[in-house]
Amino acid sequence: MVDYRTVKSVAVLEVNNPPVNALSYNVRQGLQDGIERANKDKEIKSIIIIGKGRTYPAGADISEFSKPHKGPNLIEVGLGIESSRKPVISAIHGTCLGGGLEIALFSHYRIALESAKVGFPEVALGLLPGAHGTQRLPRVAGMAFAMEIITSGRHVSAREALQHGILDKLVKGNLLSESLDFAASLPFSVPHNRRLRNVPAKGAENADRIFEVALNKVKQKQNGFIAPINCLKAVKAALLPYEEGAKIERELFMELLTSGQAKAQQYVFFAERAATRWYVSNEKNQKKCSAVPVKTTGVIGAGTMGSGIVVTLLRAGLPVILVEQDSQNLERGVNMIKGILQGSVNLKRMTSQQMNKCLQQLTPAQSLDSLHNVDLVIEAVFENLKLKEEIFGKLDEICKQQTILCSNTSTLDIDKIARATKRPDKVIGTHFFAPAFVMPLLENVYGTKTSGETIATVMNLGKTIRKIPVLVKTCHGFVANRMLARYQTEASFLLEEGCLPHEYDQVMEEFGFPMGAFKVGDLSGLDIGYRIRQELAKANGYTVTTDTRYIQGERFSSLADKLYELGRLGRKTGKGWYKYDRPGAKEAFVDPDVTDIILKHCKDAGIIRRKISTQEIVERSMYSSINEGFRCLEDGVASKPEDIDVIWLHGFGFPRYRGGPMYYASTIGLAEVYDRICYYHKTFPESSYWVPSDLLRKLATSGRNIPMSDWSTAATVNKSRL
Ligand code: 3H9
Repeated sequence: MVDYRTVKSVAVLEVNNPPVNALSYNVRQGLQDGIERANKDKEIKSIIIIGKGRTYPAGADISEFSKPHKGPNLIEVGLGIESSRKPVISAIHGTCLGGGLEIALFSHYRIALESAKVGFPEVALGLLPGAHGTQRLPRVAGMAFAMEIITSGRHVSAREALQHGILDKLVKGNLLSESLDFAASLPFSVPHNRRLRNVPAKGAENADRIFEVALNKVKQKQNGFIAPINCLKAVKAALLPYEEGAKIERELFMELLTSGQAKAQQYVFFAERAATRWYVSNEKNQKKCSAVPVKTTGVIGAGTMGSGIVVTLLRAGLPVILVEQDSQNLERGVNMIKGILQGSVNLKRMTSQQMNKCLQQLTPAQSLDSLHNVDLVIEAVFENLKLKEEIFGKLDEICKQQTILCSNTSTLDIDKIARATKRPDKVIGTHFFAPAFVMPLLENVYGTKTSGETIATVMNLGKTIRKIPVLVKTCHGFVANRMLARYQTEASFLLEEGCLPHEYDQVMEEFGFPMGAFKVGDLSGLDIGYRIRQELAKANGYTVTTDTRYIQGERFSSLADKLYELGRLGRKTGKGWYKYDRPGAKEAFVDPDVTDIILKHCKDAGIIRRKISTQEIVERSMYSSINEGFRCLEDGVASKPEDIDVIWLHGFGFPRYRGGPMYYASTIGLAEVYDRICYYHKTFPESSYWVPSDLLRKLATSGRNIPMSDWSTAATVNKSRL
């Protein structure tokens, strides 16, 4: 774990714990032993700590947080490094993060490759840099910078770190030989001020003001998270004598470590990585499934979604042919793309040069024929099966044999779309979330005949275009919209029973969603849901009007359609569930007209309104979705609960500190969730989605606390698909 060797009079401690050299028990022990050994060896004049492979240690071993503690802790190791009589140099490359940066700050000198990055990402794990990172960073980089870095968790480039005093020297070429030269230039003893505990924090004079500004910022940007607030308090404690500050840091760290938020955020860390490991039951096949290269792409449809997808592909350096039959729509789409890219330039997220490079890669076209030679096509036209079948039929004729054909459908069955082609193995769903150039989720949807190679290619594409790809099986609505439908339906019933839109939204925003369902509805536009409902009615041979109260025996609320018919389409028309100062404005105001519409709707339908508790709002919104999530696991549409959680986190802004709906259910306890679902099923028999999922029942009544990792195997699903 830590290799000890000597090069002339220098002891080199090389951390060897792939893939990221996390500071696991053996590494901590190895570092402690190495420092002691070097200090005892008369021939040794200085010590270098370096990482083998791709990086300097990228932090504590996160998987150890939930296990009993073993060996020296990071603080003990760090204090051993600091008190070494012989100078210790941290030689940094790759990503020196968290506990890794703390070890570097305990060292007396820090030298790094120009390509290295440093940072304290603990906040994303619901923690703070708990091995004196909050005490040491302000001593080199000042209070303001320390607060910004520790609360944002951002990775800082080596150059910026050098400017802020975190690093002493940047080098090119061979890090070890540069470090050995550096070591040779040092005095034999350690100067007083190279032990950071002896140095006062910088920026003490403005500390109160800096703290207030930073606190307001985190309350706005990271509302609901407790870690950023504890991070700030800990950094402020760096103004105290070192031991006192470190004691406060410890207390604040322990408070976080034992909090539900840290556990949830650490679960998310591993869930995000697990989600990219897509599931194919037949191991032999999985090994053969390698991605084919995607060098050229096409997008069909220059609407909001299509344009957003084009931006995402262009930003990843992929050339795109954008096809839109109507010349005016094509022009509008191209202008939208230019506008989005210009917005990125204005926000300094890209340079004008990069924008121009992107635009050079865009080829607008009006005919599908122009796609004959591309590697992959994404269709993003209006959600209509017939239209999509027609397009896929034509693409099958036009495109070269190897072209992968993707649909951005958000609900339609991929198998039906694939049947319109003679290459169903190359047809797959790539469901982007609006706005496609912002939302990180990519829900990839395989059909019965989609090949492993096609799956591997779009999963790979997801990473290339910097999305979080999650693989699910086809069905109506897939995982995301299938679950969301329950959430939205319950929201509309809660309006009928007693809530007003702003009351509902407030509860769900306090739960942690960035916006409640009605604000989201106004943002996406009430016409979207209206059209989906009408299409569904057409496809299933029934009609929906504003008087409809039941569809095929299921309770239905026509309130949203009433608003649609009054031209209240949401933000874009300046009125929807809320009113706005003008069309397109963001700030939502409660609209008494909407209250009147709701009250009249209830009166006409003979519904007696009642006061609805916060608990009922949260339970009905979340438990109806969770029940559907268990059904998705049951029928194999989702292969593991982590996938469902990642979909909600990155598609719908589910609060990270609650882990995702399935993890949230596990924290409540499945027996409790199941009981409440049974209760709602009894109370609302006309909503069949409250029938408890068999899998949930099985898990909840097993009498054991079955870990999430075993939920999928408990669903006896036929998984031998590919
Ligand atoms: C800390 O340091 C606390 C201290 O302040 C105080 C303590 C008292 N531990 O992300 P990748 C695994 S908190 C365990 O795909 P990349 C990861 O699960 C820690 N495992 O690679 C994955 O495994 P698998 C502060 C870890 O190149 C594999 O390594 N540090 C850890 O895209 C590859 O990871 C952090 O929060 C870990 N610390 O990105 C840094 N890190 O292959 C967390 C990674 O089985 N790590 N793994 O799925 C990262 O941000 C990224 O991994 C990194 C590389 C940027 C380093």
